[in-house]
This record gives sequence, structure tokens and C-alpha cells, in this order.
Amino acid sequence: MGYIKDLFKEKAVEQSKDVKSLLEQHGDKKIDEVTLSQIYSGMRGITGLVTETSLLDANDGIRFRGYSIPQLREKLPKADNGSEPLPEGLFHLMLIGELPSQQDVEHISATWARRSHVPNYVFNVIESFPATAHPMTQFTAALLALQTESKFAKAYKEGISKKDHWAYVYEDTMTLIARLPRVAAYIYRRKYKNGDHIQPDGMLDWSANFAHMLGYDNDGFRELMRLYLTIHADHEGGNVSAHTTHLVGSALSDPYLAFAAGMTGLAGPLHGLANQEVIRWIENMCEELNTNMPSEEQIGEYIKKTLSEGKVVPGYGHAVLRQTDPRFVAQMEFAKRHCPDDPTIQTVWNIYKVAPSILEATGKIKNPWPNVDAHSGALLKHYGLVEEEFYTVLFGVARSLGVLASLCWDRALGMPLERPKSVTTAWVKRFIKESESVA
Ligand code: CMX
Repeated sequence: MGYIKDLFKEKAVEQSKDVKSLLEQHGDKKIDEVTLSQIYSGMRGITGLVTETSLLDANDGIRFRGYSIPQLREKLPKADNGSEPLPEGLFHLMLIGELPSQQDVEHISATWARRSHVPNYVFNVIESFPATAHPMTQFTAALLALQTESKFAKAYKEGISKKDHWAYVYEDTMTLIARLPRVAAYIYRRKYKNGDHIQPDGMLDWSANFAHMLGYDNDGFRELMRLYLTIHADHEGGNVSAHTTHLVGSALSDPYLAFAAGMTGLAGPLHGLANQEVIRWIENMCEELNTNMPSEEQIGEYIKKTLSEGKVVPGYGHAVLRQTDPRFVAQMEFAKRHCPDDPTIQTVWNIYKVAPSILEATGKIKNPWPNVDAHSGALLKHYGLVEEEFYTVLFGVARSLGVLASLCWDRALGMPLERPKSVTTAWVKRFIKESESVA
């Protein structure tokens, strides 16, 4: 067994004891109350999940094991001549809870490179789709095809003890993450580059190899991929993709099934598909106004028009955040350094100048600030990856790191089947009537 797995086991045993004693001493402590409006509005703000890998603060943004994005960009190991963090390092941090050494990161890179072979039948499944099929549809189908290799499903069928679940989930996690870039790049090259596929280069780190297989072999795009795959990796446990992966995994569906379920949620326009929608929205605006750089005034009018048509302004708003998303800021900093004159990027910055006050003036949008998706497409487009339908697949590859590290923790801590209670509106009315008659 690899030393990262040994290390995880050590940490998991320690944490399991800790949680057990916490529950023994404080199991009855109330940490939240639930109101009727929370139940009817997507359970916003109800603390009901434990996710070890990251924690989101409404104003401060995401912290991975206590580290903010600027801190990660400084402290995580980098590639030779690179200045952005390697996502392998973030995976180590989320899984083990400690910053990795350069050697740890190289070990994870090498493990993923070794496990990256994708069986041909997975490509056949992709090939069976019409080329017009959305890349996220092809991606989730390919994940289900990969599931036939699940070590967890096989071991469970053969009969394993609950205390060993984590070990097989860990194995599936490492193999699945290793294979995702090849699967994603295959979908991209098939759909947009006439099936002219590029073989992996096992000497490259996870992100650079992904960039290489997509067909973008320049240093700038590699650096963008390292940053992109790091900042999209995790956003605590309640977002749709993380929560779905956790929920489905709680039925002891294997990591392939659980992750595929999470990806079908990421494919929704209010979640990961927003990165595609942002670029479409900008392009439609430019086309309508017949310019590649609309003025601030024109942008303001276009935002108002979007709102008046009963549509959302994609890339703005968040269910938890109440400030500019630090993932937006990290991308803005990257763009200022590498491509400040790009007209689409300048348009993203101009939208940022005018959108918040207009959204705030509606009086109903709780967070008028940009989220991660407001910026990512413009950067990808700058480097030539202009096929916006593919953007959510990139998000999905990144999201595997957090949700699968969390799944390892779920099984290591022996988390049970998730099964919240639901009620009917008739029940709610009865409850209110009865509680009022008592008062
Ligand atoms: N444009 C227009 N209206 C918006 C809006 C936006 N960007 N953000 C919120 N609203 C509206 C909501 O639709 C809701 O309207 P109704 O009361 O008529 O139903 C109202 O404002 C209140 O919503 P909220 O409490 O501020 O936001 P929610 O927690 O319900 O939703 C989110 C959060 C992200 C779905 C929403 O802000 C949105 O739709 N944004 C645009 C899509 C987007 O960028 N999604 C990506 C999020 C990040 C990610 O997961 O990748």
C-alpha cells in the first residue's frame, strides 16, 4: 500500500476516535434551528453535514483545511518554472489535512500517471453518442462505463467488513481521478478536433498532461489549468455536486456511481454549467451590440434587459457567499499578469464594475457579487479553448479532487446512510395549527 494511503489511515483512525468522543460528550448539543422558510427554500443555511476537506465563510470565502486561496497559491508545491499550485498538493491537503512536501506531490503525480490507462470500452461508450451530445452528458456516461472497474463494488460483492470500506473507496478514488483527464480530453478532441486524439505524456504533472491531451501545450495554458483545477476542487459539502456525491455514496454506491451522480448536478445551469452560460451571455451581448467590447453603460442596459426577461445574470450570486468570490479574484489576478488586454477579459472586468449595484438594486438578490464562473470562460477563451459547452467538464475534473477526498473521509468515519425527514404541506399546516392551539 502506498505511503499516502498509510498516512490517510493513520489520520482517519485518529479522527474517528476524536469524533466518537465528541459524540459521547456532546451528542445532544443543539447547533442549529430550522425555520419553515428554510425548509421551503432549499435548506439554505441549515447546518446538517460534516465535510472535512473545506469550509466556506460567507464573507471570507473558501478555506481548504484552514488555508485560503491566496495562501494555497503561495504555499502549495509548484511545477518546475511554474508559479501556480499543483492540484495534487491540494488533494493531499484535503485528504491528509497537512500541507504536502514536493516529494508527496511528485508521488501523487506519479501514482495518477501510472493509473491513467482508460479501457477501450469507455471510449466506445463515448463514441456511441451523437457528436451533438453535450460534453457533460458524454462525461457522466463515461464515468458509468468506468464503474465496471470499481474495486469497492467488487469487494463489497465478495463481502468485506465495514471497517475496510475506506480502503477500497481510496483505491477507486485514486484510479478515477487518474483517468478523468484522459476521458475528458477524449470527449473534447472527438467533439471539436475531428477525433484527432493525443496520447498522454506520463512525465507531466496531472494538469500539464491534461492540457497536453486537450491540445494546448503552452506554458500559459498549463499554468491556467493548475490554477483552474485547484480553485474549482472543493466548496465545502452543501453545494449540489458535493452533496450529491456524498448522499449517493452514503448508500454505499461506489465512488464511480457517486461521482457520476454529483456530475449530473454540476451540469445544471445554476451550478457548474454557469461557466458556459456566462460566455454565451457575453457573446450574445457583444453580437447584439455589434462590438467586442461593450461600454459600461451598454453592459448595464443589457443586465437590466436580462433581468426584465425573467432570466438570471450568470456568474453572479451565490447561495452562501456574500462577497466577491476569492476564486474570481484569483482568476482576475492571473489574467492581470498574463493577458490584461484581452477584450473578453476586459469585458468581464467591466461587468464586475457595473453588475453588483444593478443586482443589489433589485432588492431580492442576496449576493450581487461575481462567483467563480464569472471569470473562467474568458481565460479559457483567451488561450484558444473557445468551445464553451466543454467548460463544465473542466469544472467536473477539478471537482473530483474535493468530493472524492471527502468520500474517503465519509467511509473512514463510518458515516451512515443519509436520510433526512421530509413532511407534506398538509403536515406543516397541521403542525402550525396544533402549536398555535397549545400556545
Ligand atoms: N441574476 C438574477 N436573479 C438572481 C441572481 C442572478 N445572478 N441571483 C439570484 N437571483 C434571484 C433568484 O433567482 C431569486 O429569485 P426569486 O426570488 O424570484 O426566485 C432571488 O434572486 C433570491 O435568490 P438568492 O437567495 O440571492 O440566491 P439563491 O441562493 O437562491 O441562488 C444562485 C444562488 C447561485 C443559484 C443564484 O445566485 C443564481 O441563479 N446565479 C446565477 C447562476 C450562477 O452563476 N450559478 C453559479 C453559482 C456558482 C457555482 O455553483 O458554480
